[in-house]
Amino acid sequence: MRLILTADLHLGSALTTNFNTEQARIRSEEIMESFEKLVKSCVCNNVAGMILAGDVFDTPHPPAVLLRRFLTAIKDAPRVRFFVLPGNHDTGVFDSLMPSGTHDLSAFSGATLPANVCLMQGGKAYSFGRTVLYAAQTASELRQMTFLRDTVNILVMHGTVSGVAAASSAGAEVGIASADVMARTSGGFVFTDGTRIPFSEIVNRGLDLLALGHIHESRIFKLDKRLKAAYPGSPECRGFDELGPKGVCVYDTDSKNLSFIRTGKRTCVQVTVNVQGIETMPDLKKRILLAASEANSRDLLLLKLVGTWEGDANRVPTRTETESLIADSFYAVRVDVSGVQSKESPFRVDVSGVRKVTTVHAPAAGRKAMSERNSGYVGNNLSLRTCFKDIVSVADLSLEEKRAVIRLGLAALDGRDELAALDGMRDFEKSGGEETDDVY
Ligand SMILES: [Mn+2]
Repeated sequence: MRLILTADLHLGSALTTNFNTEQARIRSEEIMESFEKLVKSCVCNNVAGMILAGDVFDTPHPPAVLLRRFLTAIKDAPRVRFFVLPGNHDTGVFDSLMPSGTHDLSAFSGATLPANVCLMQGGKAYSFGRTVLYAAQTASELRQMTFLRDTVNILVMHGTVSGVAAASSAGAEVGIASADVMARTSGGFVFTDGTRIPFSEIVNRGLDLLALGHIHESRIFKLDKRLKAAYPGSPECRGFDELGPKGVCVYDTDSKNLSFIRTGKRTCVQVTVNVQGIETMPDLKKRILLAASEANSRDLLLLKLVGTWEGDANRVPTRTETESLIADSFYAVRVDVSGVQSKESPFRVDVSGVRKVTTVHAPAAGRKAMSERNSGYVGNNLSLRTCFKDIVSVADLSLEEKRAVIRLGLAALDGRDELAALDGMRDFEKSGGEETDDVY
């Protein structure tokens, strides 16, 4: 059977740190809709259950309308089982729906916990066919657990991992495909109550899967021959601090296959643009749009401008100016201009003698563009992605065509089918039974 892993929806959060009021309202609605759509596709795709590993709601007392929509979506999928572990944000939300709840149920129009919801408690185990789901909320609960060898054992926890951050960030850059394999002796898990347990006490105990919540970025890693771990992350991007692909994980308890599927409607794309050689705002806009080809009008753009502004020193682009310059091209924009210096700056560093040598075989036009770009500054990232963008940037195409070519090309470099990625739900249907173990 197949299970969906999700966490950290934070339904009901204000989102106003990153968005204006209107953007926040739309994004809130989209996050709620995204969950409803996910539940519907569980029904359509015959998914047996969904694990929600904490922080479904942002506060212990979420708006009644959101709680009602959440419960309605679940009630309308009676054949799907929902395993819900409270996180540090939503402790108590579901307790109030239990018959013995201490909260006033009238606020939720007499809502009760639907029969297909299993509210998980730390230290307890729940069997589901040949699979057993365990919940741990403290290190001592986990230490006291024993796992049967011949069942599929899934442990649901909410907290952070230590010792995997450095390895994971590389994986995050290219999506989930290059997720890391952990050295089993390093690192550990930190529960949100502060108690911690080293991985050495988690591995080789017969566990098959850690279904984790609390970290908003998607991560998949392997802890021993049998044990995989997954942070599905927030299924939808909630701001400029949430970069990378957004979605949910699918776990097949028969094949033990664990995969990530994109469901997020919007992605936050981070781009650094060097302003060297640019003197006007229209030219700046062109360079930004080319560099940000991966992002489309639905996405969030986190832009950092660097380098020396060669135009009028009194007209060095400001943050607000740059943000409004490209505001129409993306859902939301945040620009950092602190890395831009004007030509007259007394702190200007002369790097004319520095030239990065490249042996990349690119067409002449691309090489020329690269050499122009690299001649003036240090530390340029000469990745295949950069070279590709450079070559396309000098091609005889319109700006829109260039952006489309770059988007498709970069998706191909990532091994993604961009056309399919446009609709995460289609990926979802394709994900069944496909063996992707070799990517870990
Ligand atoms: Mn949390």
